[in-house]
Amino acid sequence: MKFIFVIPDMSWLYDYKSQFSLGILYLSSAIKDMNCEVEIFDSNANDINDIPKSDVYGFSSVFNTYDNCVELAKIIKNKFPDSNLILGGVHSTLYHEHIDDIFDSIFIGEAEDTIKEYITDKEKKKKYFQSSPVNIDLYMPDRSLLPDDFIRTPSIFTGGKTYDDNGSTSIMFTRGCSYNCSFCASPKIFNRRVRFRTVDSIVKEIKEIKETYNIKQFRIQDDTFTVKKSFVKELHDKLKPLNIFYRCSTRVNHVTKEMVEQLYNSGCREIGLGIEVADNEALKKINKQITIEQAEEAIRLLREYPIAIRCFFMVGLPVDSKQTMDNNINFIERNEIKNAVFGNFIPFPGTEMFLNKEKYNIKSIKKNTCMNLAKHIEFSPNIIRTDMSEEKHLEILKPFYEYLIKKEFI
Ligand code: B12
Ligand code: SF4
Repeated sequence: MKFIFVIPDMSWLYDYKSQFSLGILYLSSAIKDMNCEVEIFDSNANDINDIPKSDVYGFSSVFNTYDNCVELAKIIKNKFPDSNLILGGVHSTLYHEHIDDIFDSIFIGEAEDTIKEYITDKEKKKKYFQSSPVNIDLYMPDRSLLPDDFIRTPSIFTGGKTYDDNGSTSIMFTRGCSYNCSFCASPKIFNRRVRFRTVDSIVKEIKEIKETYNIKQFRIQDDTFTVKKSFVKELHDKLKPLNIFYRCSTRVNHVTKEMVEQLYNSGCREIGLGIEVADNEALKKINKQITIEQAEEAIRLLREYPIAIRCFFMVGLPVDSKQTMDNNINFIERNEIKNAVFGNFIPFPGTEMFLNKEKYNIKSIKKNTCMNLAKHIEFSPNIIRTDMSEEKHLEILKPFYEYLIKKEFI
């Protein structure tokens, strides 16, 4: 049986090749275990009408790519009506009741095990494949599926900084997050459980990547692997001899002096911190479970080492006010933040904010949403609030947006 994973339009991403879906690579390993063939077809670089024949076409969806997956699926169905079309990924996991009928089967959750069930099912008539969490130590991503320029990114560190000339690649140590931020899809995908790979299997994967590709720089894609101190300690002990460099993310409330030292000594050179909004009341309302004081302490501790800090913020939230915007500016100035990413908030289907819109003062979500903030894009929040008009919300955001442009953050 032959599978082709179709990569939808990602032209809106800064460099779509550089962070290819590890999910598809994990699935490819599982499919090859069943002696099936796997290929990828990149619709960004090839005309979809030239796609070769396959038994199964697989699509991996997030909210932002779903519509294009449907469009591409329709073209393929027209060309090869006897082939099977399957959809998996975050969007099909969180929104499976609303998926277009063009897909013959829909996968909910992690699919390494259910794809095997799908392969052995001769009829291929089953609509939904719902998985339980898989044993993440049983699988390794199949990087051989990809051409070199998809595996190897020139740099993953801010400003194009590199610590080694052979590029970098993505890897994952854990799956899931134990927190419950109301804007985030992760708690709904993984039921707030974090599963840790054994450090030995992580070391094995890193050694294989070093041997096969000579890559020593890694982007750790985990939501927050720093939630468990003993894991960070064991990672430190076993990664240190490998002389690698990596970037990762953490929650600010997990940053301790000891942890920063361990991260640095095991190769961490950049860390992402989810600040979201620099206002304690607003943080409470979105259930982030951090305080601004914790954020400032984390930044202070990290600055004791040459670890670059990248702060993540969201604007266009239903908790935005003139005060939160002023507090954002004060926080950035006070802490001399030079490296930050700002996202325009979208309540993704399945998240707490999407499911309980009224509770979060969300009247509706606009049709054409846009997550990216940039000076050439006319800024507009993605939601209409119950407690203020769109004009008023925009009025609150405008000065902050202008500040971001002035300071060249966007
Ligand atoms: C790493 C990451 C990225 C990386 C790599 C993205 C990628 N293509 O994998 C980068 C930085 C590029 C990225 C970009 C974006 N991301 Co992102 N990202 C993540 C993160 C942290 C981990 C994803 C991951 O690797 N998971 C591990 C693998 C094993 O799981 P998986 O990919 O879900 O795949 C499994 C199953 O879903 C299923 N499956 C997946 N695909 C398919 C296909 C078929 C056919 C089948 C049968 C099964 C199947 O089986 C896989 C194996 O178990 C998640 C949060 C999270 N923890 O999931 C957010 C997340 C997926 N990202 C999100 C978003 C919004 C984006 C962006 C839109 C942001 C932006 N504005 O640019 C883009 C979209 C890019 C894209 N087309 O995917 C949201 C999606 C929300 C939603 N409801 O859609 C998430 C959930 C973050 C969040 N907490 O809300 N992201
Ligand atoms: S935003 Fe981060 S900490 Fe909050 S639930 Fe999502 S992954 Fe976890």
